[in-house]
Amino acid sequence: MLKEKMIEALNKQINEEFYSSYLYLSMSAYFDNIGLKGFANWMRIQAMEERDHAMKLFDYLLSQGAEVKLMEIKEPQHKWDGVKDTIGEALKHEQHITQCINNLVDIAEELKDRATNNLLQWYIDEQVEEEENAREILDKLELIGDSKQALFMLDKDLAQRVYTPITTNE
Ligand code: OFO
Repeated sequence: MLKEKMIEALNKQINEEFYSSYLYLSMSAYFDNIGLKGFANWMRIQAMEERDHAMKLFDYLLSQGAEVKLMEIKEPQHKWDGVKDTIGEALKHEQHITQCINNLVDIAEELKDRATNNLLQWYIDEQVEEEENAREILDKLELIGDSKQALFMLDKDLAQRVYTPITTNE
């Protein structure tokens, strides 16, 4: 049975994940509006993955007979200062989420909650990937500099990303 402190913290994380989804959907719309359909596609899929991250926690709470408390999702930013700024903000956001997951692990350890700790290991691995993905795009943007042609090529590349749903018991 989950302890109240853990339930509360996991509910907060559900909200963080839904906010991540909202933020990336907003970034997707921004990219679409400035003509970068590939970046828009990449961010839209990112938003879908964030929803999956939220649902994995949602399903875990329900499987433990715990109460799910959905909270208000704060309004994300709508505009950024170009491509590099947007991806830089996405990376910063992922670093914040990594910190949130680390804090959750601390709580699970404090409560000797092995089942939750086990679930959170999936998120730890996922965060390594999430930060790496954003950093990789940012590095490419650094290399590209002011080349419109190279940006167009990267946009084409990001258009290839496809959504793969996670299974909730993965
Ligand atoms: Fe859910 O990993 Fe990004 O925020």
